[in-house]
Amino acid sequence: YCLERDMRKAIELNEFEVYYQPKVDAKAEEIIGAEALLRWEHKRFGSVSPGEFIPIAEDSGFITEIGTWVFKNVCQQLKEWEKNDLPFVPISINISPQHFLKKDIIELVKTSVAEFGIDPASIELEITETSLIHYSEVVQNTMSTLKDIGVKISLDDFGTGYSSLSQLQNFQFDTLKIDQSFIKNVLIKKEDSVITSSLISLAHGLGMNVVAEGVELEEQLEYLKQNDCDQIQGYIYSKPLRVKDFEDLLKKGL
Ligand code: G
Ligand code: G
Ligand code: MN
Ligand code: NA
Repeated sequence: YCLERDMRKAIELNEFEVYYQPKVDAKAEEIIGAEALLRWEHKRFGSVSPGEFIPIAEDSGFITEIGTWVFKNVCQQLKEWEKNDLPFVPISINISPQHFLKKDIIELVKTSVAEFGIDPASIELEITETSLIHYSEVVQNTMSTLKDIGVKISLDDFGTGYSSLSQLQNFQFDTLKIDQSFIKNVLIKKEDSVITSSLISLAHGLGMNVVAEGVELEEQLEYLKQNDCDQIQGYIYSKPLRVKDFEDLLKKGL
């Protein structure tokens, strides 16, 4: 079977679903945000992981359609939470480099925010270092336009790509997300604990918030709290959840 062809049909067949993984304030231990993560339930083959289909979508260019679908789906969800008077938090959305480097990302954000009547501050775009290495002028313009609109921007998977520290200076990110590969060994490898604590001070020094990703263990959480990490995302609090389960968790708390 052909994943690429099926992916194009998946939108019409309603096979995509957005899951939400909480981000937790390290001090208050309250949910203060969530990351939207796409899931694909193929009618015949069951769940296909984004780790598998996102790269194919990126190669084929279909990632722009997927990104647009996810963005609008999240806007609609935010609108619905507000309309029904449910508790909700700002949502982060992953944007692929290819999509971020296109002009229509600005149109998408502008028109969706207006169409759904969303507070732009309740949306954060997660981009990776790969988005920054080319066309720095395009990136600069896109980022400042998006900031004028009022959405937040975070740098995802930090430390795994090709970015240099000067990019933290050139581009004004609201949040830096430390990649889970560092967190994984934060208690096992001296290098990873040094990198993690240094990244936290570096980000704070530059006025950014820090999120640690992939936190699974109590001891990792302790280390991150002691080193002043702002937010925690990981299985220790919750896996990515379907809307209904995420709503329940927001209502009852952690
Ligand atoms: O949720 P999970 O860990 O399986 O995701 C695997 C990868 O797929 C991660 O790198 C994640 O950023 C990416 N991913 C998940 N959902 C989306 C999405 O909606 N858009 C993009 N571009 N990437 C996504
Ligand atoms: O690349 P990005 O950071 O967008 O992708 C986040 C991915 O990490 C999601 O696919 C999510 O399912 C996964 N994830 C989130 N928390 C944990 C965790 O605690 N452990 C592991 N192994 N994966 C996690
Ligand atoms: Mn992400
Ligand atoms: Na990440």
